[in-house]
Formats: sequence, structure tokens, C-alpha cells
Amino acid sequence: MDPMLVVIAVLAVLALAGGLWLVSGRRRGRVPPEVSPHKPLDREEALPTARPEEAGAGTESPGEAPEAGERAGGAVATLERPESIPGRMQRLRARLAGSGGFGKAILSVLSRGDLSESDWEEIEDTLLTSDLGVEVTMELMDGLRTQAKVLGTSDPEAIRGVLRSGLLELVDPTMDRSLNLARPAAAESADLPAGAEPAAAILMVGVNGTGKTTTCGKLARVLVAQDRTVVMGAADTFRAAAAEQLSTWGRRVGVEVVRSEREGADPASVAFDAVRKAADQNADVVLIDTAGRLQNKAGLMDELGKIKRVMGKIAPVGEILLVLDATTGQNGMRQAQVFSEAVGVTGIVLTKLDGTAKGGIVVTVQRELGVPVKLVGLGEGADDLAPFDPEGFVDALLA
Ligand SMILES: Nc1nc2c(ncn2[C@@H]2O[C@H](COP(=O)(O)OP(=O)(O)OP(=O)(O)O)[C@@H](O)[C@H]2O)c(=O)[nH]1
Ligand SMILES: [Mg+2]
Repeated sequence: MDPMLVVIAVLAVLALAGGLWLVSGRRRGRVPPEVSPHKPLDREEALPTARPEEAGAGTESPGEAPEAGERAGGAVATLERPESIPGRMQRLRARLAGSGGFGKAILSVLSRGDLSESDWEEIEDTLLTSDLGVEVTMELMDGLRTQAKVLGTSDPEAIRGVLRSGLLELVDPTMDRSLNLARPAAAESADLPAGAEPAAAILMVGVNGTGKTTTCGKLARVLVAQDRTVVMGAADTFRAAAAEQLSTWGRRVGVEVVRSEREGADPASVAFDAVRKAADQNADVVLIDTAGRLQNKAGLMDELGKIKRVMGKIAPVGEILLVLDATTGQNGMRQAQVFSEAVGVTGIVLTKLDGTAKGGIVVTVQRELGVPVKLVGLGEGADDLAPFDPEGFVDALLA
């Protein structure tokens, strides 16, 4: 055989092998299309993707981007120390009592002693205005009337006891209200570096203005107060101000915030980057803030499903908190149902309970969804968030 031909054949084989190796090497290093968090899907097809290096997405820690005046002589200002949980419970009890104007109104009727039919109607009206809903009110009224017949209404203390146990039963102390902070096993597609473990992931969802970002910030503080390491993800890419709002919360307690500088970036991509970052850092918890959305916007509801799915490429999302504004009352119920169907809500955060006397909403929302109220927002202050405690709540209502 012509030696020249042999040389050409060998070179051709080598070139082919080299080419194949490069391709498979690229494949190895690349996330397959269906699992790529950066690939825009569905209606986002037209939107630019949000790879951190392309879109200016990045993380911000307190040391990297301090606010003006935050540095003194090159040192980062001291971080805030969030209030301990028992401390805040004590402080917030009075505000919780405010959400139960109805409890006191009923007690005052009961204290009249022998109740006339119009007294009973007054109790019924009061319960109805507390957002307990008609069905629950009727149930509670039946119980009260029956007990009143047995005990006689001349003993207001006894009736108060009946009201307390009736309300407590409605609020249901048997529900598990703990946040799921167990670290999940990594998904097969996670491809994490050795030693990295996914963090417990919490996704915050809800309609506009209910308090999602504020709750993310407050919850980060609760977790920091418990000595947990936290990463937050600003998956509200709708407005640049939203990421800044979350970053401000993070900065105050030294929690890193993963964000995209570009408005309209794919929120699922930012959520993925945050979950990935949390795993790489072995953080305990990753909190993902999302943009407010109306439940009747199907495309936006699908987007939430996508965020959850893409986060699941690292590990399953353990907690999906629906943030509901307590002052919207029964209107919140429809929202709650649609969000629940779209992403499977695991817990409710009832915010602005300090601004309403309609604490009955706690009962209604739990009944409608079969999901417990886990946290309550009781003010605009940084530590005005508390775990929901049924006994404390009912006692505050009847204090
Ligand atoms: N009084 C009171 N105000 C609250 C509470 N939680 C949140 N807020 C206020 O509600 C307003 C909206 O809060 P955000 O956290 O920005 O709400 P959001 O759901 O993130 O809003 P979007 O991202 O626009 O959908 C802010 O002024 C908060 O201070 C609460 O528990 N009590
Ligand atoms: Mg927000």
C-alpha cells in the first residue's frame, strides 16, 4: 500500500476520533436540553435566557455590594441580630389579639347572662363578619346553643370555655405546622460536586402585594436566628426593584441573594441558580421569592409550575408557601384554590393579620385547602413574623 495513503488514513482516523471526543466532552459538560434551567420554555421562548455570565445575573452578599454608608473604613457594618422566636411571640401577642375583635364582641354578649334570641343573633352576626364563613359559623352556633341549653347561659365562664374549645377545634391544633426544613436527597440530574448537598427549598407564591418578598426577608431572619445558613433567590424578575428589595433584606442579616440584573430574565433560571448555589455552599435552606401573579393568568400560573420543576432538577421542593393577605378575606379563597391546583401548596402564610379584625380567615382557608396556616405576619417590622400557634391564637382572641 502507498505509505502516503496510510499516513492520510491514520490522520483521518485521528481527526475523527478527536472530533467525537470533543462532542461527547461538550455533552458531558452540558445540561441536556430538557433539564437545562437556562433554556427558555413555552411562552418564554422569545425571551432572552438568563445565564448568569450572559445576563449579568450574579449573587450579592453583604460584603460585595454594601449600601452607601454601610462600609466604615473598609469594614462591613455589623449585621443585625434578629429577634429570638420566644421573644417575638411575647411581643406580638397583643397584635394577634387585634385580629380577633370578634372574640371580645362575643364575650361581651355572653357576659349578659340569660341570652335572648336577639343576643344569639348578635353573636351569629359577629361571627359572620369575622370571615369564618356561613357554614363554620352555623356549626359553631349550633354547638354554643346546645351547650348553653345544657349548662344554662347564666354562667358566662362556662360558655366562654365552650366558645374557646369550639374555636380551637375549628383552628385544628392537630395539623402539622412545622416548616419542612429537612434537606432533600439530590435529584439524579443534579450533578453536584463531591460533598455538596441540596438545601431545603422553600418557594413563596401568591397574588400581587400580599407580602411574599417581605415574608422571604422575615423568614430568612427567623432562620438566621436559629443559626441556619440561608441563600435567597430573587425569582421575581418582573421588576428590578423586586430583586433590590430582597437584597436589602438579605444584606441586613448577611444572607446571600442570587439575582439577575436583567428585567424579564427567566425566573426559573434564577431559582435554579439559587438552589444550585445553596447546594454548592451546603447551605441549610434556600428561599425563593416569586413575582405576584393573578390566579386567572394561566401563563403566569404555568410559569410557577416551571419554576418548581426546574428547582426539582437539583432536589424536590419541600415547602411551597402561599402568601395570603388576611385583609382580603373571602376573596383570598379563590386565589388559594387556583394556586394550590397549580403548584401544590404545602403551607399558608397569613400576612397583615395585624391590620384586620377578621381572624376567622385562618379557619376558612385551612378548611378550603386542607393545608395549615404555618406562619402569620403581624406588622411591617423586620421581626413581625411568627409561627402560627392555634392555642395562642384562640387565647388572644378571647383575652
Ligand atoms: N401590616 C403589615 N404589612 C405587611 C405585612 N407583610 C407585608 N406587609 C406590607 O405589605 C406590602 C407589600 O409587601 P411585599 O412583600 O412587597 O409584597 P409582595 O407580595 O412581595 O408584592 P409583589 O412582589 O408586588 O407581588 C409592604 O408594604 C409590606 O411592608 C404584615 O404582616 N403586616
Ligand atoms: Mg415581591
